[in-house]
Amino acid sequence: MLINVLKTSDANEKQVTDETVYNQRRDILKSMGFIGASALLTSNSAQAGFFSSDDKETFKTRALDYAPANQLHSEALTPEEKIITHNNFYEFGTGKSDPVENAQQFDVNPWSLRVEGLAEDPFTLDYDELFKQFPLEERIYRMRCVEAWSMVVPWIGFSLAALLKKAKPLSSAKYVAFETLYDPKQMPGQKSRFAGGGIEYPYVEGLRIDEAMHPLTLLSVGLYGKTLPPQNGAPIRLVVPWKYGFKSIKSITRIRLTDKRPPTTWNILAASEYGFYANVNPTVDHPRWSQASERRISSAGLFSRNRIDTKMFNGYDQVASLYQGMDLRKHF
Ligand SMILES: Nc1nc2c(c(=O)[nH]1)N[C@H]1C(S)=C(S)[C@@H](COP(=O)(O)O)O[C@H]1N2
Ligand SMILES: [Mo]
Repeated sequence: MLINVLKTSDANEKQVTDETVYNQRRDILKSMGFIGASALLTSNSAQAGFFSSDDKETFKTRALDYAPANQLHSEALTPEEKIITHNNFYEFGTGKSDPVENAQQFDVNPWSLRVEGLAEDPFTLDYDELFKQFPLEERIYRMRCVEAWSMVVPWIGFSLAALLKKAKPLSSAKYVAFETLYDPKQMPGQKSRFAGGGIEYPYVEGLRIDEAMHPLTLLSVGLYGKTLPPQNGAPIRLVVPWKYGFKSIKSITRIRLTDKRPPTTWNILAASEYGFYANVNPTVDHPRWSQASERRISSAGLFSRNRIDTKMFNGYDQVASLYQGMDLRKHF
């Protein structure tokens, strides 16, 4: 894993600062009555109590066993409370706070993830197997949304390559197609085109097989030490850190090896704005905005103007060889 390494002391200090701000914020919320007494008794109190001004049931996450990231990241982590409250998950509404507000009753157990298509040994994982089949590790990745905001997230999961190898892909498999759960009863955005931002559900994504097999490509089942909250794509979602966030499809039920390039949701919606590759690229602007810089969501405060330059491949230069000889302006 090629992650920039800083002096241990620097990185620790940044993480401590994040924690401190996070805790101070919690204290304020507590004093304002946003965090209820019962919520404070659970280990997931920040998340469980944050939005429950009424007695609405909230989703419970649980601690995971995993190998902690063994290299410290050079950038401060985005505080957990921001990662789990500022989301894109159109199945639960198109506003940034809609997913956390509308997804708390999302039922992810039982779950079934099917791996199929051009493979010798297709298989299905049930909910418990998502956390047991492959050793879990922590990976700290930058995430850059096409809307020009970004975060630094401590994910927990395993390589997509490990999962695909278990299925023994045939040599005819050139692409991997992914599909999100389709369940309009649970996902209000799937009930109508209007509620779901014009998307035709289920949400679908795809990668070339070499992208899917790249060691950076992660299937995530958790963040900040715990299982994923629903708004972040519980129980299992893709994370492709060198591509715009929309490639990182959430709440996956099906992974299919195929010989044809699969349709992808945002490309279907607006092919001139969202390509199949969607590699982070500061030199190729979105037709309606620049991609040269991004707003880093950090502990610096809700209204901070924390703008930084966007890097090619989101700074993950080790993937450049995947695209050798390709015109990345054409294949954007
Ligand atoms: N099924 C599904 N997956 C999805 C989306 C979505 O709307 N539906 N939004 C995408 C977008 S645009 C981004 S930026 C990331 C956001 O992930 P996060 O909410 O965990 O930060 O999820 C991606 N995966
Ligand atoms: Mo996004």
